[in-house]
Amino acid sequence: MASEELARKLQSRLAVAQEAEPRPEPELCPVRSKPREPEAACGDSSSELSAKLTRRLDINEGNAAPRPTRVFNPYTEFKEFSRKQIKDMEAMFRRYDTGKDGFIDLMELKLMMEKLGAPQTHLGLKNMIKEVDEDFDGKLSFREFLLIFRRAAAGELQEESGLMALARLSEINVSTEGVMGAKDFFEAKAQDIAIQKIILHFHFRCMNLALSIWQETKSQS
Ligand SMILES: [Ca+2]
Repeated sequence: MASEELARKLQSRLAVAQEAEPRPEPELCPVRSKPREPEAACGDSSSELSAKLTRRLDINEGNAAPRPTRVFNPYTEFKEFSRKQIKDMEAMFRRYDTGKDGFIDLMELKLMMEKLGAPQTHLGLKNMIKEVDEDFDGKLSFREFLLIFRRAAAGELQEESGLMALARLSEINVSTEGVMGAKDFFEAKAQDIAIQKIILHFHFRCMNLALSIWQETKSQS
């Protein structure tokens, strides 16, 4: 297997690197007052190499996890939305990210709200960003933009808030296209139970009526 061969090669490289590496001797280190950091003080590049190789080897052998590359995947992170909804949100995000830097800043948000027909004050815009600005950079990433729709769908936004206006006027229907916030879910459930009660009641009345008709005809015959 290729990974085994790679691991073997790395192992031999590591062995060579460790052999070539002189054992750090404290008396050779110029910084005697700091015996705890002999390698760093001496700038030992071969031990640095061996550390890197060891780590690579550990990763190959499954003993260490590679450093996480933080790639945002909207489809796995926002499972409550359909692919179409996320595509629509992405299209909207791109449309208003006029600077094409992958962020919607305050000016771009200002323009977006004007185009949607719900212009906001400067303070209003700042508050809108603040509500979902998880990394505190004062602008909206695509992830933060999706949070607006998540919170809208979950019924967590104030009815008259700027973010709610954005979600409502975006023409992205997050409440009927397969998404149900917790609030909607329980409301629907309660409605369902009420309808079932009515049907049961009606059913019972029909049975009673049928029974009384049957009894009547029986007594007449
Ligand atoms: Ca941000």
